[in-house]
Formats: sequence, C-alpha cells, structure tokens
Amino acid sequence: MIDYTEKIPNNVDLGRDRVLQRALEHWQPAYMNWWYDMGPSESHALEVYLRTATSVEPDGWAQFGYVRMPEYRWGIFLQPRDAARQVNFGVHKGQPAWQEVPGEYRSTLRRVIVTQGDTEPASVEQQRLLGMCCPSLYDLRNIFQVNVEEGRHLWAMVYLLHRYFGRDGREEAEALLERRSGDADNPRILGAFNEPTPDWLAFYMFTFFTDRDGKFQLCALAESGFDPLARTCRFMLTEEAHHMFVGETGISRILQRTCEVMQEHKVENASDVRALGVIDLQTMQKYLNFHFSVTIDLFGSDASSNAASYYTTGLKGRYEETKIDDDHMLQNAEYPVLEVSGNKIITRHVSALTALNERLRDDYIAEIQGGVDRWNKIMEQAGISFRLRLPHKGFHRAIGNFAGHSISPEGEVLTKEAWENNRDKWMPSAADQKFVQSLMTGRVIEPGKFANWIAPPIRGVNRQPLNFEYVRFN
Ligand code: BYC
Repeated sequence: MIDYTEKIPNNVDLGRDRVLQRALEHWQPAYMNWWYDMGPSESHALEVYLRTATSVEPDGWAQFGYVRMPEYRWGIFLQPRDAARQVNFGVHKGQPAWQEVPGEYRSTLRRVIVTQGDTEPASVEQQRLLGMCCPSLYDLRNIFQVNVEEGRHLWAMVYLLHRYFGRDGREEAEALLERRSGDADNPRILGAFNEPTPDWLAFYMFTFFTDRDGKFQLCALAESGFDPLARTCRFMLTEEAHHMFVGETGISRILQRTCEVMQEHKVENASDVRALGVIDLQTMQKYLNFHFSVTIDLFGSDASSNAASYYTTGLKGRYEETKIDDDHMLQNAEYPVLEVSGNKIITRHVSALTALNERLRDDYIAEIQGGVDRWNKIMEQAGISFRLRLPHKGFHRAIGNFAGHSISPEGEVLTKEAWENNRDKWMPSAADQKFVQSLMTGRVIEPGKFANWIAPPIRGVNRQPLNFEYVRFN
C-alpha cells in the first residue's frame, strides 16, 4: 500500500532515507511553483473528481473523490520488486537485474530517464489552456486527470534521478522544471513536445497518438535490466491506459457526431458539414496525418547506434521482450528498413540491433492501425464511404531516413515544390485550424451538456451518470 501520511506519498520506504527525502522535499516546492505557473490555466480552486492511486496492485489501485489539483497527492509508486528478476537481453542476459546503476552506463541511463521525464511536464504545458474551452464537464475532468498523472510521471523520473544519480541527477531534476514546451531558448527535448496543442481535436489526437508512443517507450523501458526503472515504468503504464482511452474515445465521439449530422442533413461536402457546426472528416484526416507523422518521429532514427547500445547493454528492451522467441542478443539478426533511393522508396535489410527504433515504431504502427480501423467502423455503420487512413511512414518526417525528403501520404517521392503545393490538402491549414478554433471559443460546463461538435460518451467515469458534476466550480 502507499503511505499517504508522508509529505511525499510513496511505497519505497522513503522515510528510511533521510537525505533522499530531504532532497525530494526540496524539489517539491519547485514542482508546485511549476504547477501553479504551467499547470492547467485557472484551475487551482476547482474541485475535480479525480482518481488517486492507493495501491500498486493491479486490482483496486484507484480511489475516486473531489480534489483541488494543487492538493493532488503526487508521489512515488513502484511496482513491487521481484527478487528473482534477471536482465533478459543483451550481453548481461541472465545476470540478476541491477538494483543500482552500473557505473559504466550511468550517463546513458541518466539521458534516457531525462528524455522520458521531459515529456511529462511538456504535455501539461502543451494542454494548459484547453480547460478554458472544454466541450463538457466530463471532458474537463478527463484532461485534468491526464494532467495530474503526467505530473506524477514526472515525479517518477525525478525519484530515479535523485535516488540513483546524486548531484547531477538533482541538477537534471531541476532542469526538468526549467525547460518549456515551444520555448525558443530552452525548449523541451523531443520535437512533438514543442508543438502546440491548440484545440480539443489536437488534444484527442495527441492522447491517441503521442501518449501511445509513451506506452511503447515505457514498455521498452519496463524491460530494462535496471530494475527500479523497470518497476516504475510498469506502474506508469497502468496510468497511461486511461490517457489513450481519452484520445481514442474523444476522436470516436467527434466522428460519431459528424456522421449523425451528415446523415440527418444528408450532406457530404466539407463546407456544408462545417456550416452545421461539426468537424468535417477531411479535417479529421489532416489532423491525423500531422499527429501520426510527428509522433513516429519520436521513435528516433531508423538506424541508431544509440538504440543498439541501449539494447546490447541491457538498458532498454523491445516491446514485449520476454514474449519474443529468439536469442535476445540479435548479434546476427537483420531487420527491414525503408529508405529513399532516387525517386523510389526501397527496403534494405540492416542489422536488427541498429534497427531497434524502427522495430518499435512498426510495433506501434500496428497497434495504431487497430484504432483507425475501429474509427472507420463508425463511418461504415453510418453508411458513409469516407475512411480515415494512416499516411505512409515517410510522410512529413523530420527524423530518420525520410528526413529531408518530400513524401506524399501515398508514399510517392515528390519534389519539395510539389509537396508544398499540396501541403494544405494533407495537413491542417491555417484556415482549418481557425475553423476548429471557432468551435471551441467558450466552455461547456453545465452537467450533462456537450458541445455540438462531439457526441456524449457511452458511459460516465467510475459508473457515475453523464450529468454528474465532474468538476465543481463553487
Ligand atoms: N525530436 O539515434 P537517434 C511519453 C535526437 S512519450 C528531437 O535517432 P535514439 C509521453 C536524440 O535524442 C515517450 N530530437 O535516437 C507521451 C539524439 O540526440 P543526442 C518518451 C530527437 O537516441 C505523451 C539524436 O536525435 N520517452 O512518454 O536512438 C504525454 C539522434 O538520435 C528526436 C522516450 O522517448 C525527436 N523526435 O532514440 C506524456 C524514451 N528523436 O542524444 C508523455 C526515452 C531523436 O544525440 N528516449 N532525437 O543529443 C529514448 O529512448 C531515445 O532518446 C529516443 C531517441 C527513442 C527518443
């Protein structure tokens, strides 16, 4: 169980390590200052129906109740230790999992933990204004739940930095509160976390696509030979599931509403659909193209010596590593990657070790495709022929083999000029964004009411009715 009597709730017996406890208690007010500055705008006095972790066991870890977000009990929760756990891949395969950081991997591990940690506050910063134009109390509560849990994920990485990396870990933990999403001088580390999330369509796309990168990266880190990292990522994954649910159902509900309106008014043309105050399917496709492409960049280069060394040294595994039936060394294995050759895209077989980013990206894309198929069922059931499609992997890429190339959503290699001429057909244009913004000017906060452009969810949170007061404004 988690000890909530402590200033910092935890299940790591923090009270026994006074030095660590003091260091984290010193970081805590800096974190709170960051939350007040960069957390959800004008939200501090609201009472929000949130879930809080009570135990790290798979059953019954959550307790629901009204909380003012600054009073949320952020803390440190690791999955319980399995004393028999081993390093399951790479050159140390078969050794007992490490309980301390191996000296030779210290800086590499710290970099991975910092990169992971940096995404968590970044996403809160990206979403901070959205509460001001929420489509319902239900959605407002959900975004706040996502935000407090991203805050907790930051705590998870900061614990590792403080506990295992001494002074430079503490400095990195401070820097995590100093970088800012989109800041020209001190931006967040990874590209997608510096993109704005200006509206709720972008938010649902982000939680569907980008939080799922979080899932796959956390799964890979949950395989780590460094046991405390593995255990903390395992627990973070239980929280991540809700974020992806918010994204997938958010998009489903928008599609549902658009299809209802299209059927009711017998309209198909995008401008007629927009005139009825709902989001046309073409705009949904453009947002999808954007979020998919910036998210698949987050997996890193197709051929990466970093990825190879993370694996060989046992720091970061593959998705579901222990379920894969091979030697878990990959010294002689190959993996296909795509690259541009002249005006064609060709497949080349490269060392499976250097292609580990690509492999994780492919695992991710397979799961994403399942979600897109589920969305398409909504159009199918409404008798509408439009289907959403994932663009080609090379479309709009800034990292890896496709960076610097102009690839169409169908996978044709184009000239830069030809690509630019089609840009607004494939990606949200300024006018598209303006239209989506125009739907989201005020907030809908009457219990049980939903904005016109989104259908209500099938059920409420924690079996509460849809007209439950998920957020109290008092
Ligand atoms: N933008 O060898 P390369 C989440 C850098 S999301 C900017 O290709 P590597 C969440 C790279 O850092 C999951 N820079 O890549 C979701 C490297 O720089 P240095 C976050 C990029 O190292 C929603 C250089 O390019 N977790 O949790 O094999 C809400 C060459 O790198 C980008 C992780 O990412 C980019 N897109 O792999 C909240 C896991 N991509 O070091 C939360 C930890 C690459 O040469 N991170 N670069 O200066 C990693 O495992 C790896 O750092 C990466 C990159 C997979 C990201």
